[in-house]
Amino acid sequence: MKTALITGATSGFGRAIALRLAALGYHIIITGRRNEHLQELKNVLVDEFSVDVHTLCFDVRNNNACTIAIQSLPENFKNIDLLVNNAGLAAGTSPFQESDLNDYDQMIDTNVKGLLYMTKLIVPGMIEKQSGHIINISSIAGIEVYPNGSVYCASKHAVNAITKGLRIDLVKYGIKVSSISPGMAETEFSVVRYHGDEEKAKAVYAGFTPLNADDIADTVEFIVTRPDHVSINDIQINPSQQANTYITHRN
Ligand code: NDP
Ligand code: 8X3
Repeated sequence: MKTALITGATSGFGRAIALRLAALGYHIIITGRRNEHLQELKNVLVDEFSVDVHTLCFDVRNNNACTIAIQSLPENFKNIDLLVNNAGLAAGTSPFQESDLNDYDQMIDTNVKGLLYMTKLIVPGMIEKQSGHIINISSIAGIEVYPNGSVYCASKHAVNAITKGLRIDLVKYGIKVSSISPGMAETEFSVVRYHGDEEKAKAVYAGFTPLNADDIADTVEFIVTRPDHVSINDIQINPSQQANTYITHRN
């Protein structure tokens, strides 16, 4: 039985990925800052799938908190086979010249540094057993750059560079490194990006059918169910009505 750690499992993609991996029989470690969401998900996972579940409530921006969390894992959860680096966000929608430095810090510290902290803590165990899989949740924003998105796009471009670099450095240890780059998906993402403005967040998805969290869980399932000799490096997935970050066909 394999063990997966999913960061940012309190909503959206992370929650759906945790549910899917539990359905596939993985033991699950879920992380996030909202403990009540973690406990609710833990109950669902245990009740529905009878897998072992451990929750870790901490902020990935804090390396010390990441370290303490991973060191606190009980013996039966220490052997992590799959790390899904999913925790992340966009903050703000202003052009660069009007945007807020605090938003930059939050995006870079979460999307880039948090991902690095978690990976650095988990890779040694994978090297020791000469196997493992890391899936980084990137974005179409890691491939394209769009107006008012310079820093979010930069953070996801960094995720893609880190993914490629990890793949090079870890290939000799039998560790696979994959990335998923979704286009627009309706989760809590836009509510967070618009600093809680639900109306503006809803308008992002008006007139077309966006991706949903299960679409990303489907993608993770595809990646982790390939045979040992196959590595899915990168998947870019969009809503059918979104051609790229500029062109979305709205009804
Ligand atoms: P959600 O806002 O629904 O989920 C984000 C998750 O990240 C939450 O569980 C949140 O948990 C966690 N998180 C955020 N900041 C921190 C932090 N500092 N420490 C720990 N956990 C944190 O959004 P999505 O599910 O849509 O986003 C998941 C990933 O997918 C992100 O990396 C995002 O950039 C990426 N993405 C999203 C797309 C979309 O259109 N929705 C498209 C492409 C990529 P908590 O608040 O409890 O800490
Ligand atoms: C989120 C997708 O298109 O809003 O990563 O940048 S998009």
